Amino acid sequence: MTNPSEYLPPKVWTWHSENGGKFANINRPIAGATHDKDLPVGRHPLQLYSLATPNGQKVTILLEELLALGHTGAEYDAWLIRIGEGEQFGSGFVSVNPNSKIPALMDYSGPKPIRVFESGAILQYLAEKFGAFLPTEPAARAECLSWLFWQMGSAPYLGGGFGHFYAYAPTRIEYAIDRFAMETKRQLDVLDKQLAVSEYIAGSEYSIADMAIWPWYGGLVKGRLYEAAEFLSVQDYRHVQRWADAIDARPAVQRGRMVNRVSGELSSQLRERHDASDFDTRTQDKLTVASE
Ligand SMILES: N[C@@H](CCC(=O)N[C@@H](CS)C(=O)NCC(=O)O)C(=O)O
Repeated sequence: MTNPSEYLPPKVWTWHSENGGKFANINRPIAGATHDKDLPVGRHPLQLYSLATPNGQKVTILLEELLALGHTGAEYDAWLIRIGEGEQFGSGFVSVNPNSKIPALMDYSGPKPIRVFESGAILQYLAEKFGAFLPTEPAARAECLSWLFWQMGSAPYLGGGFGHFYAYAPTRIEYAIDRFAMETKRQLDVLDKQLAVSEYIAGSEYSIADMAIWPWYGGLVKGRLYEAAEFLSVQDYRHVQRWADAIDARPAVQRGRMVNRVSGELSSQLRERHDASDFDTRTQDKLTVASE
């Protein structure tokens, strides 16, 4: 017997562009550019095209940490890509990231421009370029990259799974929320057990693994994602809380969180970044936005 309210998939799926949900206007089943639009290029060798979502923050945090360490070659222009308005489908952006998702990076410092997309690849690329935040000793490096790739594989269950069905879907589906809440809590427990025996995610040194994981799982336990802190009992993950507080307190992390931010208090937003002094002198009317 089939349940009359149950969805019965047709033989062939077809695209209904108005299927509801928070991101219905930007979701498409096809790749590629929808319109011609060149990307702006600033004066620094590194050009970042992004938005301050957890995936975007990973890269701006690393760049700010590199600059704080004295790597002046990490100076960058950060341009805003408004994904809610479809700017990730402009031809210029698609030529940097054929997957049409922020963050995307161009490095003009060498004889030939290099494009890098996928936040994990960008973190690894920059860490290798500057020789920082990624250990070189084989065992420590393997541990760091294992956690980096753990994040890349795990966060879609938190964001695309739990966050989507708990906070964004047009209807609340118990099965979906239950399934992804379970997986999210399992992931938090993985981190909690690791951080019970390790100061940082991949050992005693702060690394790109922390920078990748903190915007998602640190944000979750600090109540910044999906208004789900109580639902997921995030206070129970004591070691994740300790680690999240330590990373929250880093000045470079606080700067990195502000770059390409378009929500929250105005004082927390630096919509574009072109110079370190922008953090001190930011005003709304100085900004030129990528789509203008
Ligand atoms: N695996 C990718 C995921 C990037 C991603 O999902 N970016 C989202 C914002 S957090 C995006 O650009 N979405 C636009 C879209 O889906 O059209 C990465 O880590 O770089």
